[in-house]
Amino acid sequence: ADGAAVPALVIGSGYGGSVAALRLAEAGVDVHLIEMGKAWDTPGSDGKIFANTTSPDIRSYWLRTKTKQPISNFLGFPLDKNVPRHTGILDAEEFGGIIVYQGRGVGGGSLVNGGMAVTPRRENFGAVLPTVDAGEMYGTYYPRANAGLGVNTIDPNWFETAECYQYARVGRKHAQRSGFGFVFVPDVYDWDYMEKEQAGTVPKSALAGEILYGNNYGKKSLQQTYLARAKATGRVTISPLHRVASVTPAGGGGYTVTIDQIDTGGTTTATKSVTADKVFFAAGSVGTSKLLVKLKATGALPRLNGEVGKGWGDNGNVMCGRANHMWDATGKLQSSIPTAGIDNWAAGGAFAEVAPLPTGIETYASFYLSITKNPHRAEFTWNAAAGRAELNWQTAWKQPSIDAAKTIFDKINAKEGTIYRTDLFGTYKIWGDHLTYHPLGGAVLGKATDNYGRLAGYPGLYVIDGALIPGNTSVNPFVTITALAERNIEKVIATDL
Ligand code: FAE
Repeated sequence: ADGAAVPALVIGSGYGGSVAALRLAEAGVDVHLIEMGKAWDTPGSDGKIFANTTSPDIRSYWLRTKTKQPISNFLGFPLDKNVPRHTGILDAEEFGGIIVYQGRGVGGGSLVNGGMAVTPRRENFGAVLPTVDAGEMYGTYYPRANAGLGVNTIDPNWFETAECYQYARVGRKHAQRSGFGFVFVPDVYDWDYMEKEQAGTVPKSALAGEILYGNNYGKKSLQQTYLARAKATGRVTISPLHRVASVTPAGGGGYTVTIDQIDTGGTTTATKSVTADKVFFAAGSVGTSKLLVKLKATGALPRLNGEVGKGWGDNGNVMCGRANHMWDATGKLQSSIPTAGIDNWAAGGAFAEVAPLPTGIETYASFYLSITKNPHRAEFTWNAAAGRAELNWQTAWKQPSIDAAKTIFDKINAKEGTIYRTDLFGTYKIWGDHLTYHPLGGAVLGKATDNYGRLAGYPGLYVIDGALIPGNTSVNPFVTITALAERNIEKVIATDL
């Protein structure tokens, strides 16, 4: 409520925000969690909370009048269509050189993502978080994060026979015939539930093409894990459709947080002011970075250091499809939850998810999202004239990612006698180099903050999300974001409260 005073305020309810809320509440601290997206707890007119990938609707996109599907075309036809402007679940946020996809709502990215829950190989960790003790992470915080998130692995025997993973078995065959390492990837999707979907005994989610716009069943998003436990403490208040606009030191100590309440059309309906002793920035890499560069430049937090906004990377994301022969059908039923990857990180700097194309028809396509070792880092800056934060990423900076992905797929194509698809991202365009699902950095650990996320210059202000990670995790990022948040909040609770 306007004028309230709270001990701890958390901005954003993704992985970092959910970990902070739970652990602070367990330590006896009352927490106010502010989330700009919807609560996603009420069914729409079709009786379901979330829309399907095959038919995006008003629920699907964050304040756009036309969908912006990551795969924009199929067989030459553009797929996007008009939708009413609404505070939908997936934000396709456009900067000059890149579209950054993000989840919006209570649960953040966990609402929209594929649930792939990957712990980086320990030998790669030094490059992921160079200032963090790997022994502590692998001994304590990665296991704690995996347990808290409900990470589980597919039954390999079921995988061999499930119709919905024919596409992944084809992906494995092609990888292995070219000598690449093939790995199963853990997930937060409940594999027992998916087996029942395949058997036809429960309502379908992964097997109905649900992903990107939410999963109605089967996926353990943060709503089912960290946030459920946080709510059960009785100490966490969540305000959806509230967007933090400003944080500035309060006269009597602590911080004044200005919050805009918005309606489902995105219009501000009220502006509230709350005082908090401690404020945790967990608005995601982009959300936190945008807020911090604005607050520094506009004089709300002038003592933030010069590292704020810097060190942003795209986790080297690049997409591509391959056209298979007619005898290598990938199946018309495809689980929307990926469960396999090709690991060529050591040799070529790429880890490629064998991703689904859950269109409901046979496409004869193999589709991949590669995570690559891309050296480029971008910076957020505040454009005072335009009144917005900008990101200087260049589309051409994806070239090292394309080169890394080619170390896998050129070889597979040569071996199989196949070619790249050119119809998925436009006409005659092979590489999906216009986007990322994995924004990281912008308030890097040990640079914009100390080694536990305390913002330089302002005691009581913390960053606790993907903004801390310097641009790449070598695998899908949310397990690392969660584990780092567990590590940092433990230290903050022990020493700062
Ligand atoms: P995030 O989850 O983005 O949460 C930030 C929250 O803050 C959001 O709910 C925002 O709405 C909210 N917010 C932002 N600004 C404000 C403000 N001013 N006031 C109030 N609230 C605000 O941050 N990762 C994996 O590891 N495995 C996958 O399989 C995977 N698949 C993905 C698929 C898609 C389509 C996408 C988009 C992402 C995927 N990711 C995946 C990435 C993963 O979801 C992402 O790294 C994490 O969600 C980032 O967590 P954070 O806590 O940093």
